[in-house]
Amino acid sequence: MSNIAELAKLLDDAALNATEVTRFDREGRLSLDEAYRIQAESIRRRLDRGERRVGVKMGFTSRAKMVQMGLSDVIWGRLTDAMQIEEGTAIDLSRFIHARCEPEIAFILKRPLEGNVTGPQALAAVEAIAPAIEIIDSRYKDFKFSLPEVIADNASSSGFVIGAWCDPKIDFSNLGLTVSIDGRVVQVGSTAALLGHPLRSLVAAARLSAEAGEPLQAGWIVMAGGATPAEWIQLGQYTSVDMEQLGSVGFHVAA
Ligand code: OOG
Ligand code: MG
Repeated sequence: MSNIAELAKLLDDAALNATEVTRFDREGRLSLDEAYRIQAESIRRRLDRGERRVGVKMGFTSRAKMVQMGLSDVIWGRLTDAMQIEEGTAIDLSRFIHARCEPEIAFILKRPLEGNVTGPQALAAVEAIAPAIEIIDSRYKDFKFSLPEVIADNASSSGFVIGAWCDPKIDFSNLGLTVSIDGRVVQVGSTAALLGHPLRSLVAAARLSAEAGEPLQAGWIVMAGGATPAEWIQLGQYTSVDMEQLGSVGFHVAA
């Protein structure tokens, strides 16, 4: 497909300028392979501007997210340092098109992790885990897309906020969690929503990244995917996620 570079530029410009684009593959012609090539090219543009690759995000790893977005295949995207938002700080909503946020668990690796690994092998590569919030901001009008379209758009990735890093030796297979907006609980869930155990999301990340020729590196962050449906982000609000045993993480939206 000759327009891989053009579509990568379209989506990258949309992210850069916080402007929405119209869906370009309603006919379903784009293959998943082409979609990932568009994503890779859009990230190359970011790296050319000086951003640094810091990890991977997983998508549609919970039923809640699959149902909310009407798609059911696990997808992944690439994280750069420019997407990280310091915990507790205020974001400027004008940088986003129509942002949503969702509770996730983050892994940071102490060793590379590549290919078909078992859960225990994946765990052995984990330095620490943390409660986290992902900010997704689809570049498509009305936040509506097909599977190849969302893959091309780097799986809607826009920002991520990470709480305090914790010892990965605790059993994090089924930790209760809540999402609160201005102190009011709006979502309740569990880390078990992520493929039955969040570690399975890391196992999938190791396989998919290796298949793409970009294996997970020591020091990289892996965002395991939203455990509940995403919530819209509004001016002036404070969003926090509280996770059993892991503590809480939050961010403000400037008024
Ligand atoms: C696509 C990204 C999915 C997740 O955690 O499942 C995702 C979207 O919902 O816009 O980030
Ligand atoms: Mg997510």
